[in-house]
Amino acid sequence: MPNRRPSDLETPVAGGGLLHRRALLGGTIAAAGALSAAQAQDPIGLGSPLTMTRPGAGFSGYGAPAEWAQGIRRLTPPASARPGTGSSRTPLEALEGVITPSGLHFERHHNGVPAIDAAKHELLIHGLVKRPLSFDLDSLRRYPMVSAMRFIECAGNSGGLTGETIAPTATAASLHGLVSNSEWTGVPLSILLEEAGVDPSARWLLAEGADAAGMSRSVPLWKAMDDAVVALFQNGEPIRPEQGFPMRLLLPGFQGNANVKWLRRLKVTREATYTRDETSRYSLLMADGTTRVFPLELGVKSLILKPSPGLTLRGPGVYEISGIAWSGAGRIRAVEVSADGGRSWAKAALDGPAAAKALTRFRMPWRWDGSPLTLLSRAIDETGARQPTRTAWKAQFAPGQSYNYNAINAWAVDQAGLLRGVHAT
Ligand SMILES: Nc1nc2c(c(=O)[nH]1)N[C@H]1C(S)=C(S)[C@@H](COP(=O)(O)O)O[C@H]1N2
Ligand SMILES: [Mo]
Repeated sequence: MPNRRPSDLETPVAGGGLLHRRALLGGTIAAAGALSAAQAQDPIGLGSPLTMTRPGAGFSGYGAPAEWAQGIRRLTPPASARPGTGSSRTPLEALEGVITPSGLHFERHHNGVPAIDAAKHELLIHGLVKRPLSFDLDSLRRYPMVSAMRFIECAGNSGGLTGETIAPTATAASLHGLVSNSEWTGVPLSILLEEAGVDPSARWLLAEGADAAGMSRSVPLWKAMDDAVVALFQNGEPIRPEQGFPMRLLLPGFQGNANVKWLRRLKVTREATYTRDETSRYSLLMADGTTRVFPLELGVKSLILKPSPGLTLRGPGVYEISGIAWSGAGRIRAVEVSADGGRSWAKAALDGPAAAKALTRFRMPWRWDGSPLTLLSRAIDETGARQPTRTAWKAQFAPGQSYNYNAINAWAVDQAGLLRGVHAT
């Protein structure tokens, strides 16, 4: 490149070749092909692409991804005798930015997606209230709404990493694909509860779904009055059937399972109900033999997606490392990246503005010299909480406890540029 002064931006800021956050703005990648003079001067018609020589396709009532992108699919489970029980995963490493396209939002169903007739569906608020109320979809749509970017993450996400071995074929999606991020729009639950008139003795709610699993979770009243929403829209359109159409409970930052889909009833109660869904699962067995019940708020977490297994590096050179960070407690304050197995760290740039309890994209320029190394990321949220090492995370819990896993993740890069998941710390 002519007339380029080597600058401070190209001096590594940490081991393994991490570069200054602004290094890529200097044009150091050189992955683009050079332009020939003939290419630039060709008149339209002669060397122009075929698409310029005939009219394009017509309009469509609902758009679909480009054919080129149609391989970007949720990771669905193998066929089973109970086809609607289990989960599909978001192909995280195939996506950019932070919005999960609605058709790629992960799915977790305990007994399939119910076919709900929206014209007949009602949400009942009952229990310790002055006036039990029932809302159909039309009446709910008349209430004031709020929109916010929020992640939903299954409490079981990444839990496989508590085990000793990581499958050599594991990818970001297969290990961590039970997290997705949407703009959710709906009615603040506090408005509906105030209208029903909550009894001063009430402390909890029981949220019930209209699916065959009848999934039910207890929700602390403070959360219901804080930022909980009865969500009706996902990324601007009515919520998808898989995500709870016609309405779901959205509890920002809480374990995915408490975000009850196909929401049918909310019962205001004095105590938590201890339903099957919250006693058989989603509690934490601690190292000292006790059980932590209702560990609803998810911790701070991050994940490098580019590069990650399946996205092989094409030889030494400059790359952008990027990934996602999130916290159930609020905004991401900072993400640090290491390219030398955790010996040294450098601060990544964050795409902004970072929304609270939503995925945040981080980016870090990197010059890979072709030698094997280990990439790690660690996030800090606005409360000052830091992602723990795997060893520190595991020390809190009884063996086998794998819910709410948020430890630091690592990818090993080999000489051929292939990546795989490893336990680094
Ligand atoms: N009614 C109902 N709500 C539900 C579930 C369910 O099976 N039934 N699964 C829960 C679990 S375990 C998770 S992680 C989230 C997943 O939400 P998603 O499928 O929209 O990604 O929904 C929760 N809400
Ligand atoms: Mo879940």
